Amino acid sequence: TPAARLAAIDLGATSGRVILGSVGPNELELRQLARFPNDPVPLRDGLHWNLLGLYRNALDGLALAVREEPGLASVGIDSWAVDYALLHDGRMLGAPFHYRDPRRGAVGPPLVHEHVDAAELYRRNGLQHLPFNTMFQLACDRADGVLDGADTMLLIPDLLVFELTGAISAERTNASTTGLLDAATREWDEGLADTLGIPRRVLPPLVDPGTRIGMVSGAALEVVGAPVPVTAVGSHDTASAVVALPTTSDDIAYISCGTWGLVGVELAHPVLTDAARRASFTNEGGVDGRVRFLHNVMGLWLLSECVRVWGEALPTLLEQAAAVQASVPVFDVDDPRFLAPGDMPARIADWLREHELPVPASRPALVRCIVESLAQAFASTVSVAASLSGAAVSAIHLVGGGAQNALLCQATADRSGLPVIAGPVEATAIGNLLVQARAVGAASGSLESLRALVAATQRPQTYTPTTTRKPVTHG
Ligand code: LFR
Repeated sequence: TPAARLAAIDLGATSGRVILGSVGPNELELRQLARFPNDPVPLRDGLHWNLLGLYRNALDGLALAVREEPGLASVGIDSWAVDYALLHDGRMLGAPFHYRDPRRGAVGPPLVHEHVDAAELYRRNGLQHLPFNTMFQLACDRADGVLDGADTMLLIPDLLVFELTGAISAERTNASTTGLLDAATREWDEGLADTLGIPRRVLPPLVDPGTRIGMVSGAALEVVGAPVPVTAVGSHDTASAVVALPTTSDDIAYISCGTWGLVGVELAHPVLTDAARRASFTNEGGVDGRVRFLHNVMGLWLLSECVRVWGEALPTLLEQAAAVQASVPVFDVDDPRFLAPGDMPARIADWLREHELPVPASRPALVRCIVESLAQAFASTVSVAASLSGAAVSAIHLVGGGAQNALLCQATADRSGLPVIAGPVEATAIGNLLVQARAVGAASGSLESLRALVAATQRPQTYTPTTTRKPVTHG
């Protein structure tokens, strides 16, 4: 089997990229062709994504890929989950909202809970309560009177697929984050949609990762330059990241660490117990029907918001934070007050004062406090994932941008007592490419054999737990 040339469009909450991959039975090579910022836009009605800008950059990146590889075998798209556009007759009805919009996060959940309580929702969809899950946002749209005019709802990657190909679809891993997919059957829960007044017509036909959806056509073809086949991948970025764990063993936990830290284990069946619900564990759909049993930890967002407010560079601050000798307090990174954009240093200081803990006096000490608090949340979430699911865990794979943060990786190893295997940084793009490679026949087999290819070609770094860690105050 010769290697296939493939393109991955991977949109993260802070930046998007287009990556050219070469994947064969013993080959996995990546080259970044384009990287562009993803800055949300505050409008009068709330916080939005700059979807048109992202799409334009994705198109240009794909055009570059075609110029480099005229025989490009396929392209796949992934992004963050839950957010969407409403359409009427193929026309987007306004710019998609950002899941960090505080108003919708406050308004949506009570609208849904009027009809269905949290326990019943969990039994049906298996999702942890996140105030921005699609179903809550759709409840806002309904209350605002804008759902009536829509004939389709497309999640972000499906929206880009539609603009590229004209095909209307809902990729199943990402659809699992809407709250409207049945956790057991992985089909739309139309009864739930009816109960919530969400018209069935807006829920597109579901497709599985690996499905050929269509070809680049129409206005997109003029920019891209070739009718490239578009393949469904694990279009929820976290689903793609979990495909690319560099391992052949199954007694591992993972942390997909970017803006969020998605911490959990892979399972064959959902865990829909009350204990799992109360611990805020989610059962999201993975590639090949696997279950991503995980919890959303607040993630690098805390650091990036501090850096934004301070106007400083993260690498320097992290170096200084590593040198901090004094003990730092640990706070609950998952407190909902940290969700919306804003003055994160002040919010953290408030949290610490409320809990009668000392507020770090310098920026490096506060950065250290955030890193230690994230590591503590990662470690305890791994242990809760194991006990709720019964999964054995002997190592933690940390993939995504956070794998570059040595201080965080070491602290996670120290606080969990488990080795942390860090990398690949571009796990999401790799998972996206691997599912395409399998679809075009350039790779074969189960997820395990795809992961074996990652293990054989990538060089993760292992952090071993040390016992010399400085004592810390627990919050
Ligand atoms: C990570 C992620 C998480 C999801 C959050 C919001 O990028 O996709 O998995 O909970 O973003 O969509």
